[in-house]
Amino acid sequence: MNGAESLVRSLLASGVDTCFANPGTSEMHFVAALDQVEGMRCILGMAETVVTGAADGYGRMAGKPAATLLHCGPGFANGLANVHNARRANSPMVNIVGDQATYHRPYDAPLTSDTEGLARASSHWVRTSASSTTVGADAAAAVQAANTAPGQIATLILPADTAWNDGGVVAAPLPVPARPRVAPDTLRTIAQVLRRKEPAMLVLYGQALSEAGLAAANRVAHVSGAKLRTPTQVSRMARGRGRVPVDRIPYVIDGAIKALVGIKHVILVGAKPPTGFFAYPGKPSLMAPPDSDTYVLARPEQDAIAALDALADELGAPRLVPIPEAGTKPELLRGKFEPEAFAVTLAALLPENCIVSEDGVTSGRGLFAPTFNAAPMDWLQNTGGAIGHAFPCATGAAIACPERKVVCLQADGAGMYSLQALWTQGREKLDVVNVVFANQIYKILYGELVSVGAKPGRASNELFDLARPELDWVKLAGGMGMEATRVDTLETFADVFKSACGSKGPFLIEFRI
Ligand SMILES: Cc1ncc(C[n+]2csc(CCOP(=O)(O)OP(=O)(O)O)c2C)c(N)n1
Repeated sequence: MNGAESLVRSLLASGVDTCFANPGTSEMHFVAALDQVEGMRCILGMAETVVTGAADGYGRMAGKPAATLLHCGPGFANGLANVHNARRANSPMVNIVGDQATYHRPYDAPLTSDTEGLARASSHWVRTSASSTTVGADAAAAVQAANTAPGQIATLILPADTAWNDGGVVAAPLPVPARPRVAPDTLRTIAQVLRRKEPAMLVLYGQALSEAGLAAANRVAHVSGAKLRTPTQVSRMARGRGRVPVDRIPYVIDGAIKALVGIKHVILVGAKPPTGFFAYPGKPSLMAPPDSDTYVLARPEQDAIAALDALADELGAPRLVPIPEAGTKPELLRGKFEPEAFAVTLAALLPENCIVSEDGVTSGRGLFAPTFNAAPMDWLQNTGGAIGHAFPCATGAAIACPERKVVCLQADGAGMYSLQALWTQGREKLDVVNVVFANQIYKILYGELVSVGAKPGRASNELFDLARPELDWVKLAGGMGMEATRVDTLETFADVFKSACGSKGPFLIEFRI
């Protein structure tokens, strides 16, 4: 058995059975091994950012890693933005990066690069296989690292000769450490703080945004009066009717600061201290008031659900507490696109148990509160701010959950970074309804320009305008084998969206704004 075959067999033994790929010459033995070994589903992405973004969406929904197959340092570099987003989401991911044969590296052939350096910039775990005999063990270690809470990026670099040489050994899966529990002292300290009934906020992320985590957080809020919030972007959140309605800390810095005004105690549950997306002249970096205190109930890798439930018990909360009412009533509104009205309309249309993959930028900002009363679903967002995430993420989520409808909400400028994902959706016949917010500008950047104290002028107009020439999403989708329709009112959107959700398979709606 050669190293490549031992790699495929070891990945399968460790539970990795899906591989998003864009291979090249140095990966040919891995590809040949995929031909020989049954059981690995291979999905081609026609850009590495599609490959890595799809692996992110898959990891978030499957709760286990997919493998990616990438070509040398430059292939990995092309996928880096969505590896970055996946790292921020704590997604499990195993990247297999082919590279020059060990003995060929000194000759500095064209595709030779600092692959390890590129990998280290964005991975929690990096290893270059030294020989075909260790490749299997390296694969098992990579999967173990990826599965270690809260979910990690593992990158295994495979010099071509370690793949083609004989002597491969299939490795057994390695044990994954359980999530560490929160220390009783921490629980007692935070319970004491909350008993004071001073203004407090729990900031929830990761596991705390699962249905069980939210229910436990709601118990704490019910008994203590603490507010609940998520960071500006969530990796995966159980939302809709029957789920505890928790709003995000707004993106716009003034709104974010306002959301925390008067808070005395910020309690982090799998989250980082709320921080501005960027620094702005004269504005603080941290969103909590300077006289507040910050506590860590659970670090991202700790068992946040158990910690929240134990904290609720410590505070004497009942097991079952009512879910607070919040948000607007979903209804089908009419007229032109306006973020709030779109959100209210979408809330009336989202299919039960769907997955929403959202990178809506300014068009997506107001989506949270109006969709509190939508059908129960999971919501995935771009956690790292590297735009062009929703199309690939939706693609991976649809592979992970073929029985669920995926709704992809993608801003047009951001969508142009990774629109090749539409081709993969078409080829794999994935059940995704893509909605493109076609406002034909980089709208957010006008706001950012003003926020840093500058004024729009000739150059900024030149750099933010996307209408010359116009992007035609119906043609772009059609050119990749996907049916598509253009709408420009909420009522036509509702008709087309309903019909797209009524049948299986990929579809694109261009919403002209
Ligand atoms: C990888 C990456 N490149 C560039 C940016 C900078 N950037 C942030 S938002 C944005 C434009 C977004 O425009 P669009 O997707 O059309 O959404 P809109 O602002 O119109 O709502 C750009 C270029 C980024 N965040 N990430």
